[in-house]
Amino acid sequence: MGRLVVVANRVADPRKPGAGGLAVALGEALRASGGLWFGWSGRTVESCSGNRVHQQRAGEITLATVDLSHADYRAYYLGYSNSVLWPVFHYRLDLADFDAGDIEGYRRVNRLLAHKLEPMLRPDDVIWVHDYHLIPLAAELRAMGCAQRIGFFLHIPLPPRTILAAIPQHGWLMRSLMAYDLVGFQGATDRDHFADYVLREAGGQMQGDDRLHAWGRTVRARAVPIGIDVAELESMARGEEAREMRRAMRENYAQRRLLVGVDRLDYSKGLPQRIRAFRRLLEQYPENRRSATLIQVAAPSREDVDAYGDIRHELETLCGALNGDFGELDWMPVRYIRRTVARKRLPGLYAASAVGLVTPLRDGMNLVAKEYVASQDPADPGVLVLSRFAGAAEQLVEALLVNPYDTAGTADAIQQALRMPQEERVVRHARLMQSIRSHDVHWWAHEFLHALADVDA
Ligand code: GDG
Repeated sequence: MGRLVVVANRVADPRKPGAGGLAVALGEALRASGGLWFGWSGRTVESCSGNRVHQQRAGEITLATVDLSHADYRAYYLGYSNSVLWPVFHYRLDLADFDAGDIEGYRRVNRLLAHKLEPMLRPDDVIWVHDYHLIPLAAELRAMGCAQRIGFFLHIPLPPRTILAAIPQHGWLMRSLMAYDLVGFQGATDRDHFADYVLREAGGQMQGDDRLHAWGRTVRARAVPIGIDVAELESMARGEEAREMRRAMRENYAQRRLLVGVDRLDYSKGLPQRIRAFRRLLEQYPENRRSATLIQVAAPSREDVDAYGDIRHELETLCGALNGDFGELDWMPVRYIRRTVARKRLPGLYAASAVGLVTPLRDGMNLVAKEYVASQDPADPGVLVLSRFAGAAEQLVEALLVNPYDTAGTADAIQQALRMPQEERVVRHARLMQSIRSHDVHWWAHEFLHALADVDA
């Protein structure tokens, strides 16, 4: 296989501490071929005449980035990517702002990135494009004559065609995906939605197991669920910061049962519904009062998009009311922390918690679910309560699966988790770990690249 070129909205140096499992796995694949990682620098400038490509070496890898103008950032990132594609792909037509979504800006930035990337490409490169910001990138590269193998991985869900069809440019968008050789999804549900769109909306055909033909092109569509770096997590869990965190939490909450949630502050994560379910737990099962304590970490995210301000406000109101109505001088039901917690401390927080609450309304995968399980002591593990609408639910069937819209049902599942006998916790945890270990982030990168290498065969 030739050199690997990764294209993503953001570029990370895989050697930096806290780069995260995804960067580490991609870094590993890139290193093996002396690869190139290309994308936006994360910087905006007044105007970017020339849009120079900044290049930097990170060991054997080259990191190449471009800055965006303020106007491009607004139209491409805040507008079309995060005010149209993100809500619609998470089934939230009510939150989509089709007027703010500037399709022209989205196209312009994808074209710009393609034009900057093309001169750096070699004929035998293999190109792997990531996520919803860059759907039309391959079509732009093909228009410039690029014949390399190009794969695309969608990190977020793909909704049913009837929802997709609300996007005024849905035909163009889906047709753009046909310019790839391989399109990877988080789960079978997303892949099936894509196939259904191609067959029924575009009048295409299925050829064999995973080949879809439409608009004169054939693409392979596969479910390749992303995983975590289990080895990295285990080593973080053994580290000083995590052990200290776990010790401090156990000490401070010695008389309590801890529940934990760790999410970006995003409306897809079902945070208000989670607080309502926790409130219902305290109403319905009063033995948990003065005991059950929910630590909810909500890392700030996309604060320039209006819908994110609204969710923050709603969450603060709900947490305040819950603490006001149920709190005692020596016990607060919920600790809401709108801040990022250092990555190295997270395994300690997970390990100190009897229950992990991962209840998104819709999620491509959700890596927190896997991180929570992998941080537990196998001899006395906590219980994962997981939304059936997270991609992770296709794999993590031994978790307690819930419908996050069902407040009473979720409260019942939390109660079941809090009361689950050790024997059952150990068995469920072992089965979950088996699945998380065998489908870790290295498996994911290898599986995708192997399928992409196979395309010509
Ligand atoms: C997208 C898809 C898909 C969270 N809070 C803190 C923190 N985190 C870390 C977690 C985890 C990561 O961020 C979040 O990953 P998720 O998978 O939960 O969600 P998204 O950010 O929405 O990611 C998702 C993913 O892409 C990968 O394909 O699974 O479905 O939406 O690793 O630990 N990290 C630190 N402090 C925090 O406060 N350090």
